[in-house]
Amino acid sequence: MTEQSPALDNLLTESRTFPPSEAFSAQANATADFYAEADADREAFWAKQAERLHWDTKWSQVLDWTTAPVAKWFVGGKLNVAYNCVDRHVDGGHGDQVAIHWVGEPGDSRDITYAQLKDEVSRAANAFESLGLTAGDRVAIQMPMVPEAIFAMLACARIGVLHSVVFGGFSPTALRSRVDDQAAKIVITTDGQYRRGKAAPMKVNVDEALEGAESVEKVIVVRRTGDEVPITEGRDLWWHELVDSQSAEHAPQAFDSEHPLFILYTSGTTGKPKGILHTSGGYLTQAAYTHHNVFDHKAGEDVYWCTADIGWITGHTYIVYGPLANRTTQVVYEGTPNTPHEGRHWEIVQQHKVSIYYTAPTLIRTFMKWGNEIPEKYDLSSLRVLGSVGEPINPEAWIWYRENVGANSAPIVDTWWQTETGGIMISPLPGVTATKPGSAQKALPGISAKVVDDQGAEVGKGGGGYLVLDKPWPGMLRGIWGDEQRFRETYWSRFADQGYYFAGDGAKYDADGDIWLLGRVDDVMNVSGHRISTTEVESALVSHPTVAEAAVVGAADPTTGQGIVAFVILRGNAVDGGEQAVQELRNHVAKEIGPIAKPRQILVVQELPKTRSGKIMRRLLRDVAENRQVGDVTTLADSSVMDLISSGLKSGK
Ligand code: 6R9
Repeated sequence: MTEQSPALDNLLTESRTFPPSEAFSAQANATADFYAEADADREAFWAKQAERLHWDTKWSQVLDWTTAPVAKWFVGGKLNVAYNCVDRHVDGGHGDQVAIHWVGEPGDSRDITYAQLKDEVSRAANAFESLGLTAGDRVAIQMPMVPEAIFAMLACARIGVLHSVVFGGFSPTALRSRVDDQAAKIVITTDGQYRRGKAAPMKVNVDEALEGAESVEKVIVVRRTGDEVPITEGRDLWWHELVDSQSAEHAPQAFDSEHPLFILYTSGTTGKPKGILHTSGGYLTQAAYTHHNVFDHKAGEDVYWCTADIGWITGHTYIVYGPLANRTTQVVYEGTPNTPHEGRHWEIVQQHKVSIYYTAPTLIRTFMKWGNEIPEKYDLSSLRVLGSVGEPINPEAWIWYRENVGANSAPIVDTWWQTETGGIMISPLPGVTATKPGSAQKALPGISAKVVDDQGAEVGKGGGGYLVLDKPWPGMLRGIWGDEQRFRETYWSRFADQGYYFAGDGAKYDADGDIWLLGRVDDVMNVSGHRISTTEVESALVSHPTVAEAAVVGAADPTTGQGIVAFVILRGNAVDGGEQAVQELRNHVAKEIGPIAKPRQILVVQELPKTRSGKIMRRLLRDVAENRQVGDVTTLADSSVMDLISSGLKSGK
């Protein structure tokens, strides 16, 4: 990665910047001097951030890194995470403030105040204790986006039990491997879930997953769809029967700052999923600090909406822990963005006067595909901060987001982070940073990131390489559940000499020293010795007016090492996708980036294979591009997509 690629430089021809308005800056939570303050004394800076929480016992040391790479933050401190997210706000006189405006997919809704949240979480905590759960036990949760999922997570946190949320769309096999890996005692689920206007079963999948699962003592079932489900006597309990009769009084106990909070599995590119372990004090500090500053959140004024699912880290940190620690009023939406119509999100924004909206580039590109006229029909004037997470956002989608959702004024925060980092690491600060479409720009105050070459030496301005995190941070993972060796190998062996955390992402500094994320390093192609990012070619393709979405892979090529193969979805009203259109797209990429980036092949498809978190599964596309039998499709949101792509290609469509 040390060599300079002319192709990569072209990504940086996006040179527009959007400084914050004076009015926004004047009221912003973050100020420019945060950077200098954190640089002057990082630990003092983080200690100050930790003061936003309620500690039953104050820490004696901010950071103990002598046990690296397993950090200890706020050593000796004790707190209760659920108390901080719930009771504290009721005690502070805000019991009547709405914590959650819950919107069900079929149109039902529920507003839950902080006082009600406290009662619900306390009842659930009492119920869990009545089943014999004690601190350190594990509970697996596979549920759709219903309020009880959040109650369950917080109730676990309240009694020191680790939750492990498994995305609702995961297969029984995937659930089982996660339940077994952590030896979960209890599994919580629902009878069914609403998906695209229909009730789909959930409990039966859980039953299938748990057949013969030895660790599982009880299954708690929340009634959501009302569909009849089989009940295993002695094992299964209805949430409403178990929880509703409990007392709403529950005294929260203080746990050590390093007490484990949750395990969240992420799919590695190979091998079994990794159970990423997070702990309490440092994680909550970073969650609250970043949510406050990156989204400029004002308690009691803003209405916040993060569109993630609680099955992912974004749902953990930016629906549950960060926002609730900051006394947020937020929207939680159960369903898909086009049920029952493609304006559903904007209708919700209008109805609840959402002021902060946080979503993923893949959804933004989907909105683009659906057309500008959809958001135009709604009053989106309440929106004042927009966020993006999950993958690099291409400048076209960024600009579209700004113009069509943010009325050309709301700052966009492109937030880079990972399941492993626990919270946002690299992002503009609204009101401080002049934003650049496509760049996450700078490590947040208190966070340190570098772009380094193969040898671990930092590259200069304009240089590209690997993203590393060179200093410990409060929300960092404390390990992979049950596999310390894998933890060390995966993240700490690549730059062991320097002691850097290797994020697995390629990145580059522009001439101003701002960071541009270039996708996973395994997605960086090497064509005739030139390194070209899949992201860069995708960005070029979607900048063409006929293209709605694009995925690019490097396919083995006998002459050039790798050749670029692109899969594109055309816009609804665009040309038919014939030979001429394809040729034009190849030329367009050549024009945007340079002849070296011209795709060897462009295949027009109807759908792209995506994981349930919306990430394109390039591995599968590489199989198609290299004429191999398509590999494991079990983690796809819709496993029929690959059949559609393969048959479309065979029939020449
Ligand atoms: C929060 C989350 C982590 C990977 C990460 C990177 C990609 C996330 C990004 C981004 C560019 C951004 N990623 N945010 N790439 N710009 N703003 O998504 O966690 O599911 O663990 O994924 O996602 O490649 O390494 P996770």
